[in-house]
Amino acid sequence: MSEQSQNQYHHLIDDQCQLIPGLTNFIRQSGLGQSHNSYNIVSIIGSQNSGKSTLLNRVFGTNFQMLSGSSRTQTTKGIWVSRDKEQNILILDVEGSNSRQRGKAEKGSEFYERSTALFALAFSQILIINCNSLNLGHESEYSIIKIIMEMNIRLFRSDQVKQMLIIIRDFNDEVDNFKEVTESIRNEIYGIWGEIQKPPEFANVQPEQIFKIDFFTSSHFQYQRQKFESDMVQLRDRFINPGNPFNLFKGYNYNTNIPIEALEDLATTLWDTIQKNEDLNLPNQKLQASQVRCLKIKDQAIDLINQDLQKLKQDAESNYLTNFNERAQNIVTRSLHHYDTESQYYVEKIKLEMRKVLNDELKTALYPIFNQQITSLQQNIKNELKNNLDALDSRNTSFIKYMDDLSFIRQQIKQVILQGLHQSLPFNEYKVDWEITKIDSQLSKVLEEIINNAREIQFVKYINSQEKTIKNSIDNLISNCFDTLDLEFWTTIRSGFNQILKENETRIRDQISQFFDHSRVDKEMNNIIHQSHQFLQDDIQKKIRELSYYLLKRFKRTFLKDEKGLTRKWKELEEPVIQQLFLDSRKSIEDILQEFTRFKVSPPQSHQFSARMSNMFSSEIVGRAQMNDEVRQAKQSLDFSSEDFSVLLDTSQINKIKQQFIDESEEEYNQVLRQRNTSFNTNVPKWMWVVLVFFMYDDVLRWMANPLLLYPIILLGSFIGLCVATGYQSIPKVLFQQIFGQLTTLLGPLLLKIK
Ligand SMILES: Nc1nc2c(ncn2[C@@H]2O[C@H](COP(=O)(O)OP(=O)(O)OP(=O)(O)O)[C@@H](O)[C@H]2O)c(=O)[nH]1
Ligand SMILES: [Mg+2]
Repeated sequence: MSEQSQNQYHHLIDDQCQLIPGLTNFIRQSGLGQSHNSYNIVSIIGSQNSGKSTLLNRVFGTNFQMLSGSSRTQTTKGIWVSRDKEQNILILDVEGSNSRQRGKAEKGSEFYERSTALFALAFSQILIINCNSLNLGHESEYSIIKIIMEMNIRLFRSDQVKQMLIIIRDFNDEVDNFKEVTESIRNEIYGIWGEIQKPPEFANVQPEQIFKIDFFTSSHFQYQRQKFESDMVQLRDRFINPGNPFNLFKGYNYNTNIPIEALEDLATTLWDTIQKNEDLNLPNQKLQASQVRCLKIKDQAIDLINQDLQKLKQDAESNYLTNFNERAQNIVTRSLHHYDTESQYYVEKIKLEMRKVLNDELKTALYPIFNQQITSLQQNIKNELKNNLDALDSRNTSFIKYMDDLSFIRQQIKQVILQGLHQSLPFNEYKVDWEITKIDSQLSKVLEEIINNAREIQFVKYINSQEKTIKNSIDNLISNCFDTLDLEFWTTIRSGFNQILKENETRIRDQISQFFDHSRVDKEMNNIIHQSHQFLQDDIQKKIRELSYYLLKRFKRTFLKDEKGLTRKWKELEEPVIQQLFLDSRKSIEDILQEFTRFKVSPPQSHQFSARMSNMFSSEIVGRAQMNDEVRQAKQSLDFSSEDFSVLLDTSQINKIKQQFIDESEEEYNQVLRQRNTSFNTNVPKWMWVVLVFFMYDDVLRWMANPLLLYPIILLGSFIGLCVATGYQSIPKVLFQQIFGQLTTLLGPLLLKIK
């Protein structure tokens, strides 16, 4: 067969029962690639050397190898495929039966004949059975028909009626009657149909329901050559001319054809099935071939976009892609478009099933890239949030403004999330599989966490600054109370403290209620109130450590000053009066001291505490004078009997402070007495000193004459002079005060007695 051109033929099945790949290639090269499902297949079977190849070449313009010369050897081996010179007809030339080369005894000869005949029947639309008029009635001529009939039952249960064209060669119409001959063949065939074993559902089926049998006779090849040639032209016309009343393809439903691209797959599955000697079900085989083809088209559709997919992956790995959806859409659309175009002639069901598989595969291939895109989106959101928050922090705005800006940022980022999801979702139908809702809530969660964190930080800052304000007010209040230190001490503290709480609570509550819910506001307000109490308690505790100082200060104010706040003139007061003043002042201070046994501001109970306190003391704020006894009693019972109030100073501490105060106050008292008595010495009139100097001056002169007196006087004078010159004039002053002070103490009582 070496002389046969590669392009004109394809050796489909070799003589070793092997199917040779390349049918698709042959179909393309022979120009049938685009014929989809509008094509026909014609096969020929018959005895060896019966002129099969010669007939095909004459009718279809093919160039199958024919026997030349007088050597009666087999020329066609296996199955060869060619195409009609003009029409979309594939022609199969099948190795002749009763092969002398294979020999009767050869194992597998019958199997091979049956297989190729069966394949030709299954694969083609019209099966030509080639007979010689001389051999008609020979058993061997009908054996192949019998095989075909038997196998056909298994093959074409639900396919079209199978068309067979019986060609009687070397027919001499002068000798034989066409009608009689064809009738006898038909009877022969029906006889065979009656003989073969059939499944029950075929029991009453007539052969013409399954086979459409046509006849054609050709004149003698050698003796009526011209007539033979014109017979061949007539036969061709029956194949190619749709207007010919005997057109063999008339009424053929081309939809039952599988697209020509799938023919090789069909041939492969058919041949496999025949080789395995399994039941053939042609419609199923066709479906299977469609399936195989659609699968291949689907793979092509994936390959087509693979490069773009890789590029998208690379890009998504390095950046967030604002056009991810469009690019993904493009990839999917392109792939599906390719699939749709290529698969349009295949069985609808299979086509759609495979389209779904393709769609799923595309979705699956895009998913990891989508995930990458979402990771980038999340990173973007975090970055954007960070930048926004940093900018907000650097603006150093008020709490309210900060919170407003923060919710603005939150809204903005929410938009970014929405937009990001939109940009990352190529098709709405991916929404569920790609868990968009879940991703949305995850991203929102990230956003909320960051925003909440910023809110909390700002809130803590705000609360801290507010607590500082409260603390300053409390510090001032306590300082003032300790400076004045009277029996109204606790009342003043309570009302002052309550006032501070009330003012601050209203303001803070107003501000934070805009951004936090009720329970949170209440909780924070409770904390603030609690904290304020702590400040109050701490302040008082701190001041208590210097209580002696404040008590003495307070004592001095009552004892040393009169009601108008002027320093008392002791010389004008009698000693018993001074003593009484001293005792009264001391008593009042001791009373005040008793107030410090307990801390007398109720601790906060709940968030209503402040309100309760403000109610309780509202009358106080209006005016203490108006407070009636009932309220006072209630207040006192609350203040003094409550177990909640912590001990400020215990008895021993009180006693210690009291003792210290007594000592210090007595010192003050003595000082006052001394001052009063010192006024006795200073009462000497100035002129008395002049008189004294007058009578003394001669004595002074005398002392100065005496060196023992002069030198000490000079030394003393120089010392005083030096001190004055160096600015330490206070040194001699203090020195003299000390000396004279001691003398007065010693001589004072003596002088009093004398007086
Ligand atoms: N008597 C007769 N001989 C023919 C006819 N057609 C062809 N031949 C001759 O028969 C011989 C075999 O022809 P082929 O066409 O090769 O026959 P074949 O059936 O293809 O042979 P194999 O492929 O070997 O089975 C050749 O010598 C042809 O010239 C015909 O109609 N009648
Ligand atoms: Mg041949």
